[in-house]
Amino acid sequence: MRFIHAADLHIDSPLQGLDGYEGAPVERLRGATRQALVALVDLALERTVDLVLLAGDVYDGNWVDFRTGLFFREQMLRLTRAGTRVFVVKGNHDAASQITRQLPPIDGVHEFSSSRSETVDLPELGVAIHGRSFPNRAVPEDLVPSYPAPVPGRFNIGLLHTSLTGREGHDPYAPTSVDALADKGYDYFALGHVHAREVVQESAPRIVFPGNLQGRHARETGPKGCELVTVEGATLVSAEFLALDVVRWHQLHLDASALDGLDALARCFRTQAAALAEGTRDRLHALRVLLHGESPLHRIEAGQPGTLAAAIQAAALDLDDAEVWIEEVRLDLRSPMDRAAVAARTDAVGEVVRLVDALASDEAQLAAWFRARLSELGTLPGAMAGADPAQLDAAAIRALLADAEATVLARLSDTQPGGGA
Ligand SMILES: [Mn+2]
Repeated sequence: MRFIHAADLHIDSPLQGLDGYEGAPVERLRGATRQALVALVDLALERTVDLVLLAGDVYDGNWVDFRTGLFFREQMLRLTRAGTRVFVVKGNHDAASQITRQLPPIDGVHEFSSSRSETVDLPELGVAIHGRSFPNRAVPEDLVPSYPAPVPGRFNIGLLHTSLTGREGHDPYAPTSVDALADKGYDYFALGHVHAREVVQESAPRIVFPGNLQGRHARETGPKGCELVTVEGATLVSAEFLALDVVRWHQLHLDASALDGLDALARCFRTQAAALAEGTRDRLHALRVLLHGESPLHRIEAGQPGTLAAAIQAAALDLDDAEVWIEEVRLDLRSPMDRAAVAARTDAVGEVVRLVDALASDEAQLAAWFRARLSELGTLPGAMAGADPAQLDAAAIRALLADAEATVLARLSDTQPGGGA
């Protein structure tokens, strides 16, 4: 007996703010949650699995129209027509109260009740599946005590949407503990809700969050997919993770301290981006690039803002054996400088560095000075536009000061040949 365990499909999850991205592959990003489900069904048919278990949040929320539900139905029919049975619990995003539009039930797809826990016994497969759907978005109580006792002689699977003992970035719904799950006497807990894959416990029982089927933004990074589990008799004999994502998100941290110019930046980026995409040419890779360190690149950016992001985008276009889209380039750079030597100079460059050092020497004074200047200026530059100046912390203010210094020094070296620091 073989089954697939997946969760958190979030079909048609809106990808907010995409229109703000120049050149974003909007259609591919918007269609990704659907295409990942198609890939899951393809896999289930290829491997002739007996069961597909979906542990909640099939939908991201109420359907905008019926197309979302019809798409899911179409994919489920591909499974049921091949004899694969599907078991679903609803999570917080697709709780009974959240979805107002309805389609008729599908023969061969069992949706667990939201009013009580149920067991579906499948003697022909030697499996019993226990589950309960979320009635509402918020489920504050532990559902596990209400789950039925295991069926003797079967491979017992609990299908459950839960935050377990709490996971960063996830609302605490249907909280429970590993001990509570272990005490239940089941063989496998097919969990959902947490979007990062986690094997909570290897065995007795095996407890797994498969993660979401498709990452939806730059904070949902790395391979996303499902668990493929093989059971013989009532014993689990193998369990593996299989990636099914069609767009893969990454955060690429580049140390700029050894990069002396744009060519070096492009080379470094190409090498690392190619390594990320290695072996997965059929996938779109969406990268958030974080460039940090003390580097001459800071001065280049100060002289012509946007240069570094454009250089990275150009290098991404040059990659011919991987499809890479740059979601965003974030900069955390400083200019290399012997500050003591430069501050000793009697020219304008020395004066700027002395002013910056004086301001930076006292955090409270810097914050006060910054707010006074900002009330004259009104808005913040670049990536910080839209931020509330009064809410900026000391580190953000220091970063702005360093950027301002680099901009002024870049302009001074433009107007005074040989006068650069
Ligand atoms: Mn959830």
